[in-house]
Amino acid sequence: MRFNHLFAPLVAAAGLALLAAAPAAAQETMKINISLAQNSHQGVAIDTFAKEVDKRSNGRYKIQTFYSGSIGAERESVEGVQLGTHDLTFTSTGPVPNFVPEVAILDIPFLFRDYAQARAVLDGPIGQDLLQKFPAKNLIALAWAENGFRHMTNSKRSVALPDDLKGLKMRTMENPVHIQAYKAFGIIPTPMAFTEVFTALQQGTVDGQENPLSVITAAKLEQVQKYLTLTGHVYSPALILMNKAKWDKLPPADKQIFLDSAKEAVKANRARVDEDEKKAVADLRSKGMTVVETIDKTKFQAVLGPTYADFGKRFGQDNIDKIRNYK
Ligand code: EAX
Repeated sequence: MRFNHLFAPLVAAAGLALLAAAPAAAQETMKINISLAQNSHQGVAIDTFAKEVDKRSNGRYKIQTFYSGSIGAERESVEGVQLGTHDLTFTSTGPVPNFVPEVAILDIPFLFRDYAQARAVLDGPIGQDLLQKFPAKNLIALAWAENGFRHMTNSKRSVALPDDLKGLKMRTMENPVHIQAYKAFGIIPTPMAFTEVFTALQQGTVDGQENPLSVITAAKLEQVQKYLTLTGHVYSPALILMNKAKWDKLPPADKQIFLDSAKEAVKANRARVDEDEKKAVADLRSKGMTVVETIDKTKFQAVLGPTYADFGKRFGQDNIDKIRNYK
């Protein structure tokens, strides 16, 4: 007993000294960003991603989240991830064809029937094959996420028919397929980063824009837009992108943590889109927007005839039909 009494404090002190000297589990911090506010379908995605990575790695990786374009708009963020100045970003596919041209096929107007089909295509072989095009461009696409079906808004007039679009100065994403198609409608396209859109609409630099209901509500565009038409003219996917060098450095088990965390993020992202879609129209009407809910899409598609022929040549009509007819 005497012996223990003497030595116990020494052993305890030695143990504490060893603990203090042991290196804490190495912790790495990475950044991820979006161009929308945190309270959005994109904010919930990166918040979920950050929480899941922290939990699944027992805190070895910390994901710092940035919102509202605070560390860059979408196009410059994708470029940053490609160059390594950004670790990760959550982006709509808007600017992505400038980096991975094959993705542009997804931007063809009226390509997808509904959310279920779009999600099935992206999560199935067609979408997964497209993700394999990213590493060659120094980008790792961790998962397909969702921006949503895009609708037209403007401050000039109600839009029910294609002719109503003629002459409208519309902000577009920096996306060549969109710009070509919208010109066919007679729209005067002005491509710009989303972070500039609210001010451009407020100042009248452009008459309108087009975005999913989740974006319109998150960005409070009803404050600067009067008319909304549920054209659903394009389905806008999103992506969680990571710098390839940073990905390559991850041990296999940690790669799986990032992939699984991205999957959880997409579940939360899509669930929020479903939620937004249920209540956004009533919400926007209550805030003063005039909403045209139903249009004859065949009339809008008819105007795009020559453009569709061009897209068929460019992307392969069979590839387009594979997506369009995907069950
Ligand atoms: O990702 O640029 C756009 O219109 C996007 O839909 C927006 O940044 C949300």
